[in-house]
Amino acid sequence: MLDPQSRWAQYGEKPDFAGLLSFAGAPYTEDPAELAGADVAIVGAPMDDLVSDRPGARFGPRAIRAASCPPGPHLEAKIDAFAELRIVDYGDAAVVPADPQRSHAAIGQTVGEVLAAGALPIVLGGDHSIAEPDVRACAGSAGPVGLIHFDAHTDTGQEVFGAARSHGTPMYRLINQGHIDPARYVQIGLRGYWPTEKEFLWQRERGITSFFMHDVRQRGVAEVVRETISIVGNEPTFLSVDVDVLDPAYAPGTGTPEPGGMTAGDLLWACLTIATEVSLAGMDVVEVIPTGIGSSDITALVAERIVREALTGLALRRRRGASEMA
Ligand SMILES: [Mn+2]
Repeated sequence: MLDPQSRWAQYGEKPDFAGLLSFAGAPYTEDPAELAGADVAIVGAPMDDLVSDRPGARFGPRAIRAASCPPGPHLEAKIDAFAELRIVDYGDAAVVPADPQRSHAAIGQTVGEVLAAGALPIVLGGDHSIAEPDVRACAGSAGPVGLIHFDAHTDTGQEVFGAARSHGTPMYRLINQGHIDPARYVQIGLRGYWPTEKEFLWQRERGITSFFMHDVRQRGVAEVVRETISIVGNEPTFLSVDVDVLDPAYAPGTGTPEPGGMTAGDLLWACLTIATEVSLAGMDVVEVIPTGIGSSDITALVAERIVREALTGLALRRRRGASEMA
């Protein structure tokens, strides 16, 4: 295992801009044997072959890693996820440019290796089509998982421009394949002009819950998140965060931006709360198209903090579980 912090050990932390690029300077490995004992593994899924509009999300994983800040206590939650949990950067899945099928297979395999080691996968996209292999791997043989899905769009299209495999169709495909329990599937942040009533009818027939932006505005994010947590219950649930759920003011670098979205503060709080309260089966953060270099990129920066809030929530959940056992 490579420790990107080792040369800076006397200072306690590595400068963000220096050394091997790993998530938050976490130990880096591509060897499945070295995952033993890990609680969480970060996996990059750098592919964007299946977008309907702007490409560039293949650069997301690198930019999110570059936007990392060093480990340390979360000022408000008062806990350091990197001290509480063993977090490893497992590198990128071996995607193949212009071959989405092989890229999806590689993502599924890499996420499967994380799960086989007993660790929780957090996948950095990539376009949203990567949810198909990563949710499928997390559902695995255990049967369907719940899904909390932050997005401007439902991604339940049967096709987009006639293409069945697209960043607009993963949730439709996963439900049809039996990997998501529609009664435990909640969408948050919907707005704009896609999809059509046909897709919403299909969703309602399956009992999928949809919170639109007017719900977030009128009822408040705290109430929407509270209701979401009660719908998914205690069973394993996947958290999928498309950064286009954010208003483009907070995440301008994304494949299909839609004005009128959530604030970064609301989304970060929601991710922290969900990771604390829900039994997560896995997580992804997708559709990040970096527009700048390193930590100057707004979208990569907020995507990195989405993961950090979730890690802090997992650490709080671990500590709470330990105190309940005591
Ligand atoms: Mn999406």
